[in-house]
Amino acid sequence: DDEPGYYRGGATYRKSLYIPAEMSGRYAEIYFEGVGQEAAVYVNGNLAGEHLGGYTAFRFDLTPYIRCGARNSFEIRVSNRYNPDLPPLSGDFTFYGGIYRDVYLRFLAPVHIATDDYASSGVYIRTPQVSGQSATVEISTLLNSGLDSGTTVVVESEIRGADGRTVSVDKAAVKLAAAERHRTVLTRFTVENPQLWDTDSPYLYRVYSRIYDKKTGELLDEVSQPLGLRWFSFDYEKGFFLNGKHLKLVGTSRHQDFNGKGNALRDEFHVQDVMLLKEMGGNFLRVSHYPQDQVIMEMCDKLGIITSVEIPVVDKVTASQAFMDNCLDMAVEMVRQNFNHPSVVIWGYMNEIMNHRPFEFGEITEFTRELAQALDDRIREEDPSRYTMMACHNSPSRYEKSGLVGIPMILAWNLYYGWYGGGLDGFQEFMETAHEKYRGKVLIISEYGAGVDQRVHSYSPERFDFSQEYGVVLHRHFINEIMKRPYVAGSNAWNLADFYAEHRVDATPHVNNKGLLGTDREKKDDYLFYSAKLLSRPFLAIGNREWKFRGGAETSDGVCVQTVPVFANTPDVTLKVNGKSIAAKSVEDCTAYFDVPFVDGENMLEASGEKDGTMVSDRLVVDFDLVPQELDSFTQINVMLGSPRYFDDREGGLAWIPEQEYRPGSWGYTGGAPYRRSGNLLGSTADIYGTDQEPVFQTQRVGIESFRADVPDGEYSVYLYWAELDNDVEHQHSVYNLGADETGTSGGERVFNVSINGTPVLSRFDIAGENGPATAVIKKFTVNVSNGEGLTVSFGKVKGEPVLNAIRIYKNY
Ligand code: GCB
Ligand code: CA
Repeated sequence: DDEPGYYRGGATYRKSLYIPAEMSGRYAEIYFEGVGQEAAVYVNGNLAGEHLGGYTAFRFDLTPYIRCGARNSFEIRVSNRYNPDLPPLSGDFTFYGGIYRDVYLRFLAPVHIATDDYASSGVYIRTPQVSGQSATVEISTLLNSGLDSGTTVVVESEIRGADGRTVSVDKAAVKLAAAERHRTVLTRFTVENPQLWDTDSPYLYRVYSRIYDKKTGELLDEVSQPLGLRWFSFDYEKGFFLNGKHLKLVGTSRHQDFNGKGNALRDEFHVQDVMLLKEMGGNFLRVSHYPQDQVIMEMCDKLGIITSVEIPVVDKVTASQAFMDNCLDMAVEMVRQNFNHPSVVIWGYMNEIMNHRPFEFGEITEFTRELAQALDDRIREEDPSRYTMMACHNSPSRYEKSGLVGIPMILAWNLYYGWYGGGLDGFQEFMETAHEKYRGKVLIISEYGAGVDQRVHSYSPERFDFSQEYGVVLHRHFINEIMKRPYVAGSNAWNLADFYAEHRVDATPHVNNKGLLGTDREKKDDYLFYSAKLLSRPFLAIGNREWKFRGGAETSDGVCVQTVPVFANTPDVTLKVNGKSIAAKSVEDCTAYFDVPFVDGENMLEASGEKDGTMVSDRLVVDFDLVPQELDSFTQINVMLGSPRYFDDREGGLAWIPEQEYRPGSWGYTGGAPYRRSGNLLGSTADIYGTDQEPVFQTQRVGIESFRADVPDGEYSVYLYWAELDNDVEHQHSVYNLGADETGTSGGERVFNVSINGTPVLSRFDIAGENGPATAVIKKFTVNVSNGEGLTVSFGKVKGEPVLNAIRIYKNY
């Protein structure tokens, strides 16, 4: 919605459940995969437990509170309030609340595999030595007994191959004392000639841990966990090695949300995301900025995606013991809950932590350093087999001065050259300097990206225009520079998909649109570009795929020539338009650009290429609305002022095209200049109230004198589109649009008259005064054009400069 902010507070879930009498004598617990952000569980009025943190699993023992053979009342009190002691405190994503992952009520035998070790599986698998010849596998199984006397059980550990056949199995009798907790049973196996887990063939063994009653032989509990046999290392100069072979880690980051659903996703949504990353040729996922659903991790194990998982310590800390303790707990939960996934090679614990605060180096910085050290120590102690990582923003001196750079094993950087500021080439310089300066530290580019609104296109792309085309310019530059440098061990484009970030404005308010996919997983050109870049199997796709309603001004006799990209890894591409071959082009850097002569109406594009003897092809039908230069026949024209952008109004089926200057017999503006905000950026990034077609309203022509169209006689609807872009500071403020905030007028400072064909239609019009700042307003006028006079909309200045954001002219009859 257009309202800034979102609910941050408490809510209560209630449920009444009949629990059968047979459950009597069992150990009962409730297990949550994740609840945003605080939770307290009451059963039959008793507090069973409380948990802090929205992104890790937890469970509570319900045995003392449950009534078997009766109805039981469950009350889960949750809250996503701001809690200064609980990360994340700040960040560019929406901190949803509530029970958004699966919940289980579980009944176990009194003697069972421990579930209460930070809600882990109770089984920890280590592979201290792996080679092509043999692998050592150590399985620790934690046992709990809820019996009030001693007992003896048999503990079995089994490794099975992917085909389900037993590879190794071992049993041992274990004596447990009354109510003994966390008794560790360690089993060691050697697997000869192991099948290795790698990104191309992610072979998975499975480990089964079972407990049997010694006397009766009854199976009391069983837990199964994935086992991947692989070894890896990072080298400061040479990058990442998996099973002794160099592997450039390339992929994306990911948030856990989806169009219209917030964080409450079914498993399929998570599954689909990992499949989309794999399908694009990615082999690396930064699970950020917090641990995610187990299904994500399982998919990465299955598909061969290397992962880095992190806790949500983002932007800010509170210098309190409680904050420190919560961070440490989260870190331990993260490590223990995800311990057995072969895909995980990195644990992260801070993101841009020197970002938002007063930048003096004082107490807070000191606390941040202590926290980083404590987290790094704790994680390494928990899991010496993996690497630790910190993701920093582009202010290296802050991380140096605060003593942070020395702490993690991997120093990762979120770099937005060519987006928030600085030219694209600053990126190479940064990498070279970082490599020199932080000798011995492994370097990863943990973020880079550009905002893209799928509906926006431009044939003269520029920074912050949100066009599909600028997205490709930026990603092409970054990935090529990353690929050239072996010392860059890996990179994650920000982000796999667009995600909700409530405070954001931009072209799609409340959404961070730096995804390679949309919130609905629509493939942007960026995604197609990466597919061509990263895949080794033959790939070809016509770009601008979802741009189905296009338009453009006639460039020569009955056609409008526009550039169409084809993303491919074939040596060349042939393109046919409406059955006629228009060109064969060699592919440069995974792209062939074609000048396509679009005709009015339907256009069929067919592209094909061949790689290693395999043909690949793609087709696209485009509905084109050709706007003739001489307007002797006319249906409609939709023009955005002050911008070279095109906008695809998918809901209304309208093709918006850029302005042109008026020429007699044709159409266009006279006078004025495009609105550019501070930093000479195109248009505004304000959230325009009352519309979700922001790009139509975010640009304008300032000082416009008239808009003319020499249309034939008839009756027309003329729609004038406005939004005041010179806004009050408060409305515009966004910490992420660094340097791009706007200041200026509200009402009364811009006043003008509008007339159509000499008839006044608006007198002393004050856009902001009448509608509020940054609010969409469309005024519709019906006009009869006769005597070949055409249409002229004139603007008369009263105060300030007249403006026009967009105009639509439609012939009624
Ligand atoms: C960052 C943050 C990430 C933001 C991103 C952006 O550096 O780590 O959370 O979403 O920039 O798009 O600005
Ligand atoms: Ca809006």
